[in-house]
Amino acid sequence: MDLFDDLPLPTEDLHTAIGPGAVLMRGLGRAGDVQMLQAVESIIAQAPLLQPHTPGGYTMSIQTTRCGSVGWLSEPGGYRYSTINPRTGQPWPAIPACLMDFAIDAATQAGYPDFVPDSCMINQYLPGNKLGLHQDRDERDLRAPVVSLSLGLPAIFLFGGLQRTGKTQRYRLAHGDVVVWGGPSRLAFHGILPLAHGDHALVGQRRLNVTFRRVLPA
Ligand code: MD3
Ligand code: FE
Repeated sequence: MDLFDDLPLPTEDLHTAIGPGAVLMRGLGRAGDVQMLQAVESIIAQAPLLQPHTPGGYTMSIQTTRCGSVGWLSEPGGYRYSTINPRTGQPWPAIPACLMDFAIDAATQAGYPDFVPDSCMINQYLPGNKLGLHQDRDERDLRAPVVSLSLGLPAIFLFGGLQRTGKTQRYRLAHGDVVVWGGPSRLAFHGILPLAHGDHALVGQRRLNVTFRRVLPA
């Protein structure tokens, strides 16, 4: 027994509750970043990045693709999940094992040990690209959390409440930062401010955000 027995473990030290059910784990993705970036690039090669058109007739500035058994689609008729990539007529690529393992470990560390994602969305931001305040509510299973991994240039993340007009908090999400959004935070409004210019040593002049979801009930 010594003086330091009561101090939290360093890893727990990096976990911050930023909202009810929402946990920020700074740098959790840094250890596997090279392999995970390679996996993301292989997905992009199989299912190219596209700028989504929203049902409202607007074109998003970010570029997206997906993998997993179901992928999110933004179409004139609305948002939906589909097992087929409409561009290729083929199923989406599977979620690579290193990303699957990472997402399950992050969810477990955040207090969601039963999370098994069936969909992974990759968002690429170039300098100036942004994502307006929105809710993620197209998944059928809203009890499951969303796990997000940031790679590359840092971004300012806006985290609001359950109403669009509420007050928002700002967090800087840097390379390797992970956030798990569950419980009441699952339906919180959120967005990303325009990305600042920069050059990340591993990822280059961009930010990649990788989100893992459970769309269909387990
Ligand atoms: C809170 N992505 O993919 S990451 C999204 O950086 C999305 O590309 C942003 O919003 C990005 O839908 C923000 C943080 C994030 C992701 C999903 C959430 C926060 C969330 C789902 C529910 C609540
Ligand atoms: Fe979102």
